Amino acid sequence: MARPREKTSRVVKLKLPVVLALCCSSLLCGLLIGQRQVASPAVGQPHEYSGRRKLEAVSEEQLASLQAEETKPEILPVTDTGRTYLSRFDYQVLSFKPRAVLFRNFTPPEKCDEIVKLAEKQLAPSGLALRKGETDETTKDIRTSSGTFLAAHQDVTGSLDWVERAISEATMIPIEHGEAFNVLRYEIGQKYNSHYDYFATDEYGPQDSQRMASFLLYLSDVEEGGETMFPYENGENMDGGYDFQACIGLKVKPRKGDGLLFYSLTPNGSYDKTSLHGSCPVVRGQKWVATKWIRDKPIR
Ligand SMILES: O=C(O)CCC(=O)C(=O)O
Repeated sequence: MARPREKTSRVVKLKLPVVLALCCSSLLCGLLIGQRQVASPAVGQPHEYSGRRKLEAVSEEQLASLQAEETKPEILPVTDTGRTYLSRFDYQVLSFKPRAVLFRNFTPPEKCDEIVKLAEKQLAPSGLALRKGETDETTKDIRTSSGTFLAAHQDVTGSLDWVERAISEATMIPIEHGEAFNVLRYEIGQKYNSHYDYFATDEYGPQDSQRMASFLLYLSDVEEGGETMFPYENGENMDGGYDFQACIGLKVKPRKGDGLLFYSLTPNGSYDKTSLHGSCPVVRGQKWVATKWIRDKPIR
């Protein structure tokens, strides 16, 4: 009968350290879990604990200025030709053959309207650079839009100047390489057959400089048609059978304020044959676009 009593006291002796050990370990676990929650919130979850502490500790204004400070990007020191601000361009690479990039919302709509207002006062039938043997008569159906040339300084509203600077920043090509803007209006049925912007010397004779890139700023939406087309995009349709009026290949729908940049020369300076492009006929509405041709050398 003594055994049970002995057994009970051993159980009591054994239990006390076990209970103590259990208490300590659960305390430790609790601390560790708490620390983990503060140190590493799950991916995508807000850092609630520190956020709440911050809110308790600072006023609304202080919090706003703290947050602005946190999101303010670092501006690096610049040289004379650099910029002391960050520019932001939303762009989509449309193609590498040719190199074509679309800049969304490149220019505010009010500036587009100012440019149209200025250009429409002095429109004339669009011209063409003629190749050996060509005349105005033989080429009259190639480009049927109206247009005018405008230099930035001719626009007292400053819109063209603003666009010219933005193009220079987006392309990293100095303003001095740019020709005056060629502002074009296409009415229903008007178009520009596919062509190259570079001047091939075997067709046009020796050139002092070459058009290396073109920047098209769409000044209006077009209800239907009027796309800028690249029929040879990615080397398609280059077997010699292409009809230069056919509206095929990569097509870019004009959208007021968007900019389209494409290169006519490859990085080694040779002609990019895939840069053939034109304007599909407008089917409904009107198309306004300002073209800036960019040369491989300063021209002013
Ligand atoms: O109007 C367009 O979309 C194309 C204009 C063009 O090809 C040009 O100005 O060289």
